[in-house]
Amino acid sequence: RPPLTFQASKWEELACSRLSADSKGYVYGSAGVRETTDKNRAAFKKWSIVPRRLVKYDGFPDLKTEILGEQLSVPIAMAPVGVLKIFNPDGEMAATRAAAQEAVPYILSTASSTSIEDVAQANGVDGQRWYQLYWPSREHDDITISLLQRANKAGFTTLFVTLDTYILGWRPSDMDNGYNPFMRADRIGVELGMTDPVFRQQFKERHGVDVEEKMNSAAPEWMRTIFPGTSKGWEDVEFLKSHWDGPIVLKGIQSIVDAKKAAEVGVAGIVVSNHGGRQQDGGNSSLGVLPHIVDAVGDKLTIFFDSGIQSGADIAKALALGADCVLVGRPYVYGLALGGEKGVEHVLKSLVGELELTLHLAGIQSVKKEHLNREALVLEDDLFNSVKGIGLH
Ligand code: HOC
Repeated sequence: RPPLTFQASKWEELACSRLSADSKGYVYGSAGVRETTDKNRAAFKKWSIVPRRLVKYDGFPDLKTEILGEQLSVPIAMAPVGVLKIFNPDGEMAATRAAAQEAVPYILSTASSTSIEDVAQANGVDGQRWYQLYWPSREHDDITISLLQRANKAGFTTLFVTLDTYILGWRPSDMDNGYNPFMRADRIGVELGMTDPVFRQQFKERHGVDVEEKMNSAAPEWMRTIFPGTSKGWEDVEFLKSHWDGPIVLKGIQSIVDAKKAAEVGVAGIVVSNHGGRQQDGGNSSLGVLPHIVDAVGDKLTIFFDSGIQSGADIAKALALGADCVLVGRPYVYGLALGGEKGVEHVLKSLVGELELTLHLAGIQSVKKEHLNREALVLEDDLFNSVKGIGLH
């Protein structure tokens, strides 16, 4: 059994000791020499929470917020993570049920091992669900449209378009294991594409048989469709806007120039993310770029943040630096690996509880910007002579 109190590093260690080499390599693995991943973590330590005393308010901090027209009980969502069945046979079904149970939005990955419709049903009528798109090349617009229509019909409200993964990064552990998009279907754990009617029809036209009769060709063909190897341009965002009924958020933004471009093309938000360091090695920490991007476009776009969050204090820091909502990935996967649906619920409960307590101890009465902001933090390097930082209070 994992220790009762969720601590990301301990749950990670235990989950990794139990998982197969493929599954461990996939979740724990990062790009290159893990420089971006390590920087993601290190960046949180550069910021310190400066607690205020004798701040009188009733009850506990208010974590409720509104994101893109939806009421959230807490500014946390479950990041899109692919192939969850490699961690637990209930995969996305367990994860999305836990999300609904804890009233946290669930973002379904295009690389999921469960269909859009099954996930929607498990997430339930009260669940909040968002859809993540790995964007096929423009010659497969018919498949993109099919995915978007299915997701819209199944009650997914916001679309997250991942821009940093048109090809998978240089991931040594997956490469050593031979775990890649082109391996055998039974090992990869991807079913979603196999259920798409447009993909299925085209496969039959190409091979003369149904997907099920040639799974070991179908799986890599699907993966090549969603990771096409080439990027689209800014002008292509218009196509998505005309086929998605709801807000669109661009995921993977790491520069001010791209954040401004996103605002120009008229999307609703961005995710400041480097894919948990799984794509580009040698990059900046995602938390490091966050405040700069917030300063440039925070008044125009809803800002989501991910990459490196492991605790309630981390969430408080990202929100204080200007994120409107954070996405959590690896921690819930460790919960799934160790305890299925209950394990994911436990991780979510712990993160929410720790966030609430962190704010309470700091005298911060809500997640609203007027309470939780940069003045609630001070840069650690400045602390030695931080009369300036502390003087802000
Ligand atoms: C072989 C399956 O978002 C990630 C995912 C997508 C990859 C699916 C690959 O790992 O970053």
